[in-house]
Amino acid sequence: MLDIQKIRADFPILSEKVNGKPLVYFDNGATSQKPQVVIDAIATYYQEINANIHRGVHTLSQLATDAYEISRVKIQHHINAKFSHEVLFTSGTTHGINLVTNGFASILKPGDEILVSALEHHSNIVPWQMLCEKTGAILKVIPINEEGELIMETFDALLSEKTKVVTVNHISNALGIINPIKYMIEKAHAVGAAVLIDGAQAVPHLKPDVQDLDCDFYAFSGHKMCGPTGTGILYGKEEWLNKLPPYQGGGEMIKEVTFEKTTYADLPHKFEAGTPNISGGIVLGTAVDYLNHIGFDNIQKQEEKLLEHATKRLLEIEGLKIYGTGKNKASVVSFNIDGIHPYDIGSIIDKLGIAVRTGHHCAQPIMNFFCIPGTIRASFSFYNTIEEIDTMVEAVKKAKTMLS
Ligand code: C6P
Repeated sequence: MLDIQKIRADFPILSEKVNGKPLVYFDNGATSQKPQVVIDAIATYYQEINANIHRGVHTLSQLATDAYEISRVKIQHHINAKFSHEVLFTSGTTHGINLVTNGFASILKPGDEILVSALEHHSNIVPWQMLCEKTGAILKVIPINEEGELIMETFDALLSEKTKVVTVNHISNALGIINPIKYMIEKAHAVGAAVLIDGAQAVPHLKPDVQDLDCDFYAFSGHKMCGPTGTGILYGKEEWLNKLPPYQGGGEMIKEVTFEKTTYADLPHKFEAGTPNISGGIVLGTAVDYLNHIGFDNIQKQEEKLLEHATKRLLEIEGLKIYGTGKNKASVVSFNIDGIHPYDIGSIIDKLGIAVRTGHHCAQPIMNFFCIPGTIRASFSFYNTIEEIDTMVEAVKKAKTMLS
């Protein structure tokens, strides 16, 4: 059992007051809070080893390079990638997905098909639409049912030899639904399609095993898993990363440059042009260590308790509807109250110190499916408590009374 109060003490912001009330932070889907070890590691980097990496013979540059590459290996082991050069540092999930879609521009032909799920964040829709515009490929959508689950029969039927890419999130940010990605990867591979998994909402809750999943790409953000903002990882299978052209040209991604011809560096450097977010990359490793120290089994147990309690308590409120009622769910509750705009509830409970996200959550097609403008989304982390959920439920009741 986790000692939640002890864990909470690791996060200085959790003892802050907001609008004069103790902070109840339920916007973990947008970004997680940071433990002191992560905050300290950022300062330590700048105080002790700040230098540019892969460039200098001097000691500081070597120390910074070593720390950066050690972090890459740490993340390789965390996601069980076969090689450390399959782990690319990015600025986040959005960057990782765009790197892949940019690469596929030289691979796809008119009439090729890309299957994207109806549960995607805009970051995993728009880059594929842009790719279709460039290449003449066709975007097809894997639909959802009323529970917010992807309809596998339709997915199976959409797959054909025309399908070149399948892309789906591991966990939906708007509804918390966990998708059957292993099944989908296997099916997609059976028709020869590549698979990109958007793991942005999965990595705070579980440890993905990219070899076991057998995905071709797995993109995620560091800031949702206790790491700094502006950090992320794109895992890509070696064969795919060798096949794709570089995303950006610049320093450190080359072997040799002449005006006649430039040759590119080996992986992972081919995809890491320019000075990266060095402290961010190093400290993402610190965040991964921190989460592993807590333990993903413990994280899941705590979050399951929170999800169960929140679902039960919220459903006590008359007129409240939860979106995303499928069986496999992460600790996210997306809801509305009959006749009340989600923004109004969010604004009132913010005055009571409670941070939730309201709106379409950058997933407008899901809102269109349910014919709603948006939802109130409470997304929980292992450092949240049952008492905080009760506080939120009372606040929502109060807001409902004020707005009815
Ligand atoms: N979702 C949310 O509140 P970036 O911004 O690149 O770190 O992550 C983009 C992204 C991609 N995919 C999914 C499934 C996501 O949830 C997100 C970010 C946040 O739900 C901010 S919009």
